[in-house]
Amino acid sequence: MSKTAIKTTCPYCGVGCGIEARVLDAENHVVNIAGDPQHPSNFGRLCSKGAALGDTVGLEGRLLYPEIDGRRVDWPTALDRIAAKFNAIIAEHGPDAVAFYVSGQLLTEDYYVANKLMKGFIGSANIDTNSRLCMSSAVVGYKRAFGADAVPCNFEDLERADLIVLVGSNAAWCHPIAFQRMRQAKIDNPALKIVLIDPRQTSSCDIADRHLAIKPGMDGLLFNGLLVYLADTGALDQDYIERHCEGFAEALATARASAADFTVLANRCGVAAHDLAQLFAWFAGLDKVVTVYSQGINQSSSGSDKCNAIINCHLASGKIGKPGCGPFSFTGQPNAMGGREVGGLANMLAAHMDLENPAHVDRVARFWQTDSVARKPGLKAVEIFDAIADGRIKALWIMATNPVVSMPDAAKVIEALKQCEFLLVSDCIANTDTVELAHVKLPATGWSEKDGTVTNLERRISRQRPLFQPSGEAKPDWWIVSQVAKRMGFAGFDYRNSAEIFKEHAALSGFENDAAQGGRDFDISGLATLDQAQFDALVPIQWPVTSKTQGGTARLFEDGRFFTDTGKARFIALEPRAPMHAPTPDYPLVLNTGRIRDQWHTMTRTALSAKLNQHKPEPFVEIHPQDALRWGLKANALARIESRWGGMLARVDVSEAQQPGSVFVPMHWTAQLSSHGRVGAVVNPVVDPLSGQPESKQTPVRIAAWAPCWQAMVLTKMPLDIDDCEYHVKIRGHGFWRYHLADQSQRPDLPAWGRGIVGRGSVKPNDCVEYLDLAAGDYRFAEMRDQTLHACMFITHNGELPDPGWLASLFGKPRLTRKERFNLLSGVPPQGEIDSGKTICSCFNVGEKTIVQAIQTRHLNCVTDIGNCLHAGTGCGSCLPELKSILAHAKTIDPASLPIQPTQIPPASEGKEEAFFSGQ
Ligand SMILES: Nc1nc2c(c(=O)[nH]1)N[C@H]1C(S)=C(S)[C@@H](COP(=O)(O)OP(=O)(O)OC[C@H]3O[C@@H](n4cnc5c(=O)[nH]c(N)nc54)[C@H](O)[C@@H]3O)O[C@H]1N2
Ligand SMILES: Nc1nc2c(c(=O)[nH]1)N[C@H]1C(S)=C(S)[C@@H](COP(=O)(O)OP(=O)(O)OC[C@H]3O[C@@H](n4cnc5c(=O)[nH]c(N)nc54)[C@H](O)[C@@H]3O)O[C@H]1N2
Ligand code: SF4
Ligand SMILES: [Mo]
Repeated sequence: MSKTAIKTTCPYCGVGCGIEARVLDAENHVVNIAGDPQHPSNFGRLCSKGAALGDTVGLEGRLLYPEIDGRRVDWPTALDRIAAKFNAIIAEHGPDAVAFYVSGQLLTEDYYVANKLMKGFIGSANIDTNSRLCMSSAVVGYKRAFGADAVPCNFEDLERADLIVLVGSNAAWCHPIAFQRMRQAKIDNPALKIVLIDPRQTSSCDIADRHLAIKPGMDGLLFNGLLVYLADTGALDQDYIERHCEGFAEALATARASAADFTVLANRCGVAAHDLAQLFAWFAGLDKVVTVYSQGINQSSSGSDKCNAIINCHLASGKIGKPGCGPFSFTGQPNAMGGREVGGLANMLAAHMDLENPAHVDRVARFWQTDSVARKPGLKAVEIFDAIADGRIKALWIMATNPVVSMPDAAKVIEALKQCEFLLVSDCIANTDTVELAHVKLPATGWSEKDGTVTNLERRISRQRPLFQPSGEAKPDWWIVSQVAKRMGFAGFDYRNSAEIFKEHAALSGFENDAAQGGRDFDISGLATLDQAQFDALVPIQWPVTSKTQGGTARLFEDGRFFTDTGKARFIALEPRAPMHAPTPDYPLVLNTGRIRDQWHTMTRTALSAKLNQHKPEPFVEIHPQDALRWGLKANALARIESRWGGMLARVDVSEAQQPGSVFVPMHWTAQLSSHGRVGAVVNPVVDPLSGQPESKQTPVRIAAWAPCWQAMVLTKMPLDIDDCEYHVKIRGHGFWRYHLADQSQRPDLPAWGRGIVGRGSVKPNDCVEYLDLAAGDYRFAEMRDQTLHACMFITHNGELPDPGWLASLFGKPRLTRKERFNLLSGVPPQGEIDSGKTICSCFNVGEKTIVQAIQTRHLNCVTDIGNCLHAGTGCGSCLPELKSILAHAKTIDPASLPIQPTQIPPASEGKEEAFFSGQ
């Protein structure tokens, strides 16, 4: 182990946890990952995704060389081609004929340079980012209220609050370490109240005193109702409103027009009146309240208004700018905030300046020494793809985002990209749904190779530091952009490293930024003189960082001064709007989409870790039992979900956690891993008129059983090549791949086909075991090599498939026993061996059945007992909510019904079926 740990930052969520990485083998990219005990975001903790980062830094799947039209080229050839093509298109059609679509996963330095090239030198503002799909509504909310995109709060505020309202946030899975801090805060202070507002019951309910299962999209109305309640119960902070705010009377009048009557309000929100009354009473009566909001608020056609409805309540009660208070947008991506700082959205200029403000344009032009700064906003994400489709945009450069998967109406995005004259994609991964369409592919360095900064959701700037040399010919994104800029003929891109870019960015933030005259919120001029060594040593710090606030700033607006012209915060008068598309008789259900615990977005990195693919291995649709019954859906069967825009297939998960009328599908699956798991194809391309953020949480859909003629499961050491099967999903296991296959059409040669794709036609008879039941339509097959399991396949028409748990464990065994070989095709462990079941704890790889058995046989009574006995739940803690629900459930299970009871299991040879050995 190397002597010193390298301190860096997790590349996943906006919590921005500090990591200590110890490189064990630089050549083979082996690294030990641990939480950084000193980092103020996580104090040493990591969630399942962060902890598994070591599994994702290998060379597997990496894009290693530049390619043009599928052929490897060297960098100068690729860069010359790009510069020439961009210049030609701009010369013929003008600067607005090109666009960049970038990402909150770029480092600040990458982002700064991309924005500078497009807005400062190409002279168009057609640079937008995936943050448009993520927090552009939150930006509009803050800017309207505070005159600046400034997140007032920090993590400590969560710990100091009397009430935390989590609205449209599943922090337990999406910001796990922030959630752990809330959990600990509640343990330390049992008086802390937590209320969750979410149409579904999520793992975040675990720490909540109340869960308000709101009707989808009704949050604006709810917060208008809260404003009215504050006014009617004497809970306004009149002094604060008068001294520090404007527009209150109009906002209250408009709120009253929509939400005057409490009972009507509760009904329209679909929540129990006593729960709503309790939330309102707590909000009004408790001193310190933080409202945490995320995609359940932002991803809405009225997301901006919902953000302001929340902020209105905090302003009206003076619950802002004080410890334990504030409207806290939980940013998703590791550097969505950094992107906002450099002006990465199409309607912003750099350093929190505005494109439509001539003084700002002039200032940036002088700083960058250019006279081409764009003067009007560019196209937003959804508009960019529309403009490609209708030919206005001819060339697109996509960096660090996978729009074919993450954009709404994804089929249209594919069509647009296919007809784009020049599509350039920079990514670390060779095969993604988007990279596959590119004319030019550029290999970018990824986390563990990159060097620069990110800003977390509480304005904290942290360093990402390299652990390894770049793989293959991969280059940092800032380098690639600078090289193209220089070749296009622009000056001002002679950067040698990210430190130089950071300094320029810091200098711009302080350029003509006079705090005494109101100034701009984003100011890190205190960091503008860092030399390389100081940049390398930079410790996490919250902006603003100026000569006066050298140690950073924990909380904003403590003096009640805002960044509006008058210095006062603005109330916004809001008329709540329902989601744009209401359910209809044809499309009667509301499709809600979002995240699962162990996957990150389009899985390009988390799918590399076997550990992270066991918890929820397959695309699924969660549906309430009543709805399942109504639409004829069985648990674990397949269903087709269809909207006016497109369809997909998913495994049915029947759950009371859903409310009737809604279904939930995760956003993660792509064509790389599933045949029909891309939910973006189904999502409506409706956007918020102010922010341009898509309404990814509410699309009217219908659902129906998708009954296959046959289904199969394969576990194999070698990946399969499958192109002639309607439904397939590929899942990484420890040392093997697992596939689920299904098809609606009959295949007369099914056993031969199965053997063909699994064994690739070269199975030696002595190496295989087979089972065929012609009458039942069951076929099972396993191939051994040197007494180890190489592959096994289970095909059934109408029957059951075995659980994969025990079979998966066989791949770790150097030699199968005779008993194991004997039981193999039943999928059931021999007596004495345990099938651990579905993975619950990813950190320690503990399965559901193991946990149930331990609870019953060792009489475990709480999650601490489980932790002591099995370690489950003692790593990142993300599975604690599930452990609790297993505890509650396990006590009621009759032990005899557990599949791990060996007496229940007939040996494979005792079946009535006629089995025979195939000698071919
Ligand atoms: N594991 C994991 N963590 C992640 C990510 C990931 O991909 N995987 N991505 C990161 C990113 S970029 C982001 S933006 C964040 C997102 O973090 P979150 O916003 O917490 O995650 P989501 O699952 O998108 O949505 C949150 C919740 O909104 C609820 N919701 C849907 N409709 C409504 C509604 O009308 N009202 C209310 N009140 N709630 C509603 C959904 O049911 C869901 O539980 O997560 C970050 N963290
Ligand atoms: N239906 C639905 N759709 C959604 C959402 C939802 O809740 N529901 N959420 C939306 C939200 S909030 C978000 S943030 C988006 C996220 O969606 P995307 O941004 O499309 O998802 P990622 O998988 O994070 O894509 C990042 C890509 O960049 C690559 N990459 C990683 N690091 C680097 C790097 O340093 N440089 C370069 N050049 N490439 C890199 C990765 O391999 C990957 O291909 O999805 C949005 N789409
Ligand atoms: S909470 Fe998890 S994903 Fe988010 S930054 Fe921390 S370790 Fe990474
Ligand atoms: Mo996001």
